[in-house]
Amino acid sequence: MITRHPSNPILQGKDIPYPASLIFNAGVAKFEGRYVMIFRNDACEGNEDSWKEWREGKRELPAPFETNLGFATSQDGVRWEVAPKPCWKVKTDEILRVYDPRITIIEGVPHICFAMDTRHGVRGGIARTTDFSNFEILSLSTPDNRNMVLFPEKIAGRYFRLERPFPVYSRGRDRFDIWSGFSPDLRYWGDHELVLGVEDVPFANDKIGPAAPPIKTAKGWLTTFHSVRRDPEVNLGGWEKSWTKRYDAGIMLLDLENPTRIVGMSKQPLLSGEAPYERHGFRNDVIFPGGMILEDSGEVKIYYGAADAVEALATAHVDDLLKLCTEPRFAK
Ligand code: BMA
Repeated sequence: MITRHPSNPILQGKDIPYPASLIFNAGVAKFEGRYVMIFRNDACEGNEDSWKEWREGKRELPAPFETNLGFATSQDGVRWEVAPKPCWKVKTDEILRVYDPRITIIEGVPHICFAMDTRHGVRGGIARTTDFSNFEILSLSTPDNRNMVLFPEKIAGRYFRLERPFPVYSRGRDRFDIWSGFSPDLRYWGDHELVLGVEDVPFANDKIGPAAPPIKTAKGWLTTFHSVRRDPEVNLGGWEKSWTKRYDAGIMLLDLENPTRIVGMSKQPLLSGEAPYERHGFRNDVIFPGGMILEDSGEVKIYYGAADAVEALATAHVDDLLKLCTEPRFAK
């Protein structure tokens, strides 16, 4: 049903013409006759040798020293040409980094959702760009919020997004859910509603979050989400030795006219760590989709970060994905 592309990983550190180590959690869209990608690069000190020494206990973990966003284009969505330098890098006394981009083309203009770590919490932001090198920030949430995902068109006259605030005290440890918001202008957001609670995802026991911007089908908005299972007893390792969480991708269908309403979802994960590049990386067993493209043929390309280390691609037919979304949730 879903096929991992034989060229996986489709982008990794060695493909990047500047210091780069971990390439993952990219946003991807079709724009002006080609595919465009903004990818996250966590550049680490050291190289394979230092990681080998770390595994042998001879040195400390080579920590990421810089996160930046890179830009790549492609004619086929599989082979990528990477711009010669990062397209967006923000570091000030207050802002620590910008990461996990998603791209939505709205009214012909690329809009980028991103997470921003600051000294006073994590903020979710929206920016627009015309050239993929200058980014005009339109809105930034209060902390803590991230994983914002914009819909490509207005719903009943207003812009719409999914988002993932992280309530710390009121829900207990890491019980984070998917919420929505409306805006008249992409700057001011309100009318927030709960869309999916983590307790309604049978394969999550920790937290969930929106993943790639949705695609429009006759049956509804088809969209992925990430879901987290944690077993503190099971150390999954990777380069981060104490890692105990698995990230899977789930899939759901939202009502066309009221996307706060779930029409159906799958009881099973759409993708779980299986391939070696998903099982082993910086954080093992992580699937983190950020791009989803519906081709005229009905093929859906799903782009995802794998193991916080590389970018991968899986494909499926849209009808098969729709058939998975059978479990009703929150019929409003
Ligand atoms: C999330 C984010 C993602 C990352 C994932 C798995 O909380 O930080 O950027 O891919 O964890 O480590």
